[in-house]
Amino acid sequence: AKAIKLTYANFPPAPTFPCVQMERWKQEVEKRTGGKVTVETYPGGTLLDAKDMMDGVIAGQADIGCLCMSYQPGRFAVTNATSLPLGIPNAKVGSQVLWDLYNKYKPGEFKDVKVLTMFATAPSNIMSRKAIRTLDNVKGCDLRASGGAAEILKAWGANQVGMPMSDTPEALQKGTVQGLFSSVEVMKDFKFAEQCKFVTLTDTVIYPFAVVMNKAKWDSLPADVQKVMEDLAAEQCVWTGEYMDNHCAEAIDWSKKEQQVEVITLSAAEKAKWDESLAPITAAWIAANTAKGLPAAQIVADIKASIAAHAAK
Ligand code: 3IO
Repeated sequence: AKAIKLTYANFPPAPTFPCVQMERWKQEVEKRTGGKVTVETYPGGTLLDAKDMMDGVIAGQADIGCLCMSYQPGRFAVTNATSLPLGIPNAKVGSQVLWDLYNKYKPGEFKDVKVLTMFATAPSNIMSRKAIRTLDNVKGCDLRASGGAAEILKAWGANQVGMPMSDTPEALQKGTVQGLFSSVEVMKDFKFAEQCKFVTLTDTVIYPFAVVMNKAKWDSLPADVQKVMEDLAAEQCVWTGEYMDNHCAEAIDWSKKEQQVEVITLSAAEKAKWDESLAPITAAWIAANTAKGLPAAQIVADIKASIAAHAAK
């Protein structure tokens, strides 16, 4: 049989979690196909950039691409509902909730690709140059986020600045932003701890990711290769969630020990204020997306049920 070579594009640098999961997927596919398939990985936006990922894969510039759906909130309305403040406790649960949701709705925005897997980050926390201890401290602070996480920052009164994670190191360096709102493993993987000496634990919303393949390329693969990839999909989702959760814990330890980062826990009374300001977000999302013809209330109910089911395991 002829060797099959696939290109796989990713937007952030090689040491970060989207690329770690990419290397793991490559290894598993090469192993499980007995060397019939070779995957050539392109981290760091060397083949496709964060915002070009979906269209680049559809156009065939890469066979496979890893994208953060938060960077195009309107395009991926259904799957981005996992970034509403509904209480996803960790990346493992979040990843499975996202995968369930995708499989139930199979949204039309994915019709031109084959979805190979999905996964989520751990819930977001604030990483900042200055200490943020109260809701008042957040007001007017220039913080970077995207998608659902950006809506959370706006509700808290931050000056929310939107950009992909891959543009954040330069923005922090230049002082365009004073910090960011995302999962905390980036403190170590991007060395943000060298500049952000404070983490405020809010454990709020996740960022959802998808790995997609060019449709014609998928259709050209032999059935046994397709089966290997389909069998790997849910497993890869859980693997990545677990990797993310473990890596966040490691990054927090490293930040405290090696970088003298202070990790701020909000008091119950303070946290109640932060949570209260998020209360209108989900109702507003349901109203806006019902108007666009989505079964928005059902989507939210499905996410809540799925969180409860996976968190109980
Ligand atoms: C992320 C994106 C690229 C590399 C590491 C990362 N950790 C968390 C995210 C989530 C995200 O896409 C973002 O923009 O915060």
